[in-house]
Amino acid sequence: MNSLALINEFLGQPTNASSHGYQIDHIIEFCHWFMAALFFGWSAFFIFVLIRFRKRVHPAADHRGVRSGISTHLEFSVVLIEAVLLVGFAIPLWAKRVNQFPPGKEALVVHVVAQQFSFNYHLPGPDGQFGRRDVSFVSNSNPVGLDPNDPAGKDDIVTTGELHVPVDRPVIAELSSKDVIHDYFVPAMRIAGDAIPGSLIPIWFTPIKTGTYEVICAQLCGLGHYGMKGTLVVDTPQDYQTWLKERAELAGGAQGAAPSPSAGAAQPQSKPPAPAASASPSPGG
Ligand SMILES: [Cu+2]
Repeated sequence: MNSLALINEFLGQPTNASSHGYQIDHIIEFCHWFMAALFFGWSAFFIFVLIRFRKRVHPAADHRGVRSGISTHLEFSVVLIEAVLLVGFAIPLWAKRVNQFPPGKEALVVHVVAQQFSFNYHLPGPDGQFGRRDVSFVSNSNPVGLDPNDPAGKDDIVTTGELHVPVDRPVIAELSSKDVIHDYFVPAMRIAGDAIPGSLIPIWFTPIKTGTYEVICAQLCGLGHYGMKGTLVVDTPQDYQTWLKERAELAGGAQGAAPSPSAGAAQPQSKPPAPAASASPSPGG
């Protein structure tokens, strides 16, 4: 992004595709340069001390030690730079992330329900209303536990593995989990959040580049953790509408086959009935 972004490129950081990502990159980049300076500075100081105070020149120990104030000044500068990093950059950036959510109407709100070992997505459908969810309805064909008796949920869209979002529109993802702690991490969006059973944790980002991006689980969540990957596709608004229509048609077809809660015979893992994915009123409606 600029001449400073050498270390990020060297470390193979994926290109940023979100509106706030450059701020994160900037902090990462600055921290790396700062740590490099500290590393070379302290290494040089260590070598200097080894030579300067070698035994041949100083056979007896000097109990008063160094009298120059230079090390105090150095230490103070390091503390000052670290304080500026924390108070001036990191805390304001974090506060903005967690306090200044985009208004619900403007943003696309999606429920992300994690499980061993995939991410399920729940979208409100054309009526803009999320259907009720309850853990008692969870089955293989109803991964998020959508209540078949709730009219608001009739047009809801549920997908697994792949989510499409339109470009240049804020996305609020509300994270929860059905079993253990997962972490919804989209490196290209510079965003991550834990998905915790029993909690609803919102994160948000605004994609600014169309494309296909990797989603990974960033918490060691079991034997299949390495394979817990997904895809986030950032579409043009037209492509997004096409995808929505496709999913709605698929959902319409699947809704007819009423999901039965006891259809868990082919369950690959014995999952404890988690209290997690039960419906909570979402701020975005
Ligand atoms: Cu996981």
